[in-house]
Amino acid sequence: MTDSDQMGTWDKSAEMLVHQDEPYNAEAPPGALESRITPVDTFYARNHAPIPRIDSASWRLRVDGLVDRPLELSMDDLRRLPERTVVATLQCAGNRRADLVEIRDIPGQVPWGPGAISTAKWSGASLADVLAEAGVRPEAAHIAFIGADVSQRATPPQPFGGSLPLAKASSSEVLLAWAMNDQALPAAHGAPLRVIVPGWIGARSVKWLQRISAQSEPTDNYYQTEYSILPPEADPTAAGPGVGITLGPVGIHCAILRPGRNAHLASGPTEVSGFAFAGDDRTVARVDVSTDRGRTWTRADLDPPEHLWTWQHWRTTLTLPPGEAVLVARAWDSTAAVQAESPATVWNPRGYANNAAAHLRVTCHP
Ligand SMILES: Nc1nc2c(c(=O)[nH]1)N[C@H]1C(S)=C(S)[C@@H](COP(=O)(O)O)O[C@H]1N2
Ligand SMILES: [Mo]
Repeated sequence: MTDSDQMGTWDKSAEMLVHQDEPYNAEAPPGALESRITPVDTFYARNHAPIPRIDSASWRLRVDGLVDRPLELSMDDLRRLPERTVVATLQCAGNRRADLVEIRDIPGQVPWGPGAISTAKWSGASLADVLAEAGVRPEAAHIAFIGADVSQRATPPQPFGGSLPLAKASSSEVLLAWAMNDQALPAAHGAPLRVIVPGWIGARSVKWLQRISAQSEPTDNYYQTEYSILPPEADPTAAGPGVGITLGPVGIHCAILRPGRNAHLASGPTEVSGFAFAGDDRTVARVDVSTDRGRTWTRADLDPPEHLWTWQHWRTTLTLPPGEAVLVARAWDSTAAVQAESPATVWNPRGYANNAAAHLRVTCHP
């Protein structure tokens, strides 16, 4: 990859729903959420700083901390490890914040709609293989990641980072990825190397990875505790570490894709479809859809969990009454957890992890 690629445009489709140009923050367009694998040019993008300039030839990954053999690995060193592939959905913890903002304002955060989620085929080395090469010492309980991009949101500014408990970090699905959908990982998505943590909030999948450290505690990086659920009355600018519930695995959620927002509908049989996503190693067990605000439910046809770490699409045909109606979809996961009924239940000061049931207001012409 050349320097100009690193510094170039974000190489995204004109259909992206752009919230911010610099740093670039954009949702996948609704059509892109309907396929199992999201094309690279419509995969959502979430950034806290400009793309760092990295020369992949001189770039090295440092592995240090509580390890027997600290390492400095080049891309060639990494490519000598067995290549693994995982199809995984990434979702930003801020996905669907816009529905929380309607309950109570959330200043200073991107008002994401439902498109801060996408699915790709990721290839690279298994993090567990790299950790085995370094020899993680028994005192280590967390694996911390540091990226090369420096965010001005922290005082003083610091690189983006995050950590995983050792058990998740050692699981075979966690990758250090250099390819996305069988192409070289694009600059916008973390080239030359990023972490992929299937089933966990996107923030833990650190891009432009520079350093991995084994430590006894979670990382004290700004973004580790930024991505937490604060109590409703906490001041998000003043809350110290430990006040919130640090986010890790994604909670069960779903979205309605069809009919689209503001679709013109005729009353009668209408195809309703969408996807649901159960985080971590759970799968989606059932999706129910209601046209009468949850008095009665119709069970949707649900795709089987083809890959453990991805969304599952669903569809059903409903008879819509003439006039105004609200479609509600709710998903259950394989542990029988179900979505909250309303965004008001899950509102939190930073607006993370809105996994309330999906609602869509429709008007049907007789
Ligand atoms: N280095 C770095 N890694 C990062 C981020 C970032 O800003 N810098 N954003 C995180 C967040 S919050 C999300 S949701 C995902 C988004 O990945 P994507 O841009 O490839 O879709 O990357 C994560 N990794
Ligand atoms: Mo995110």
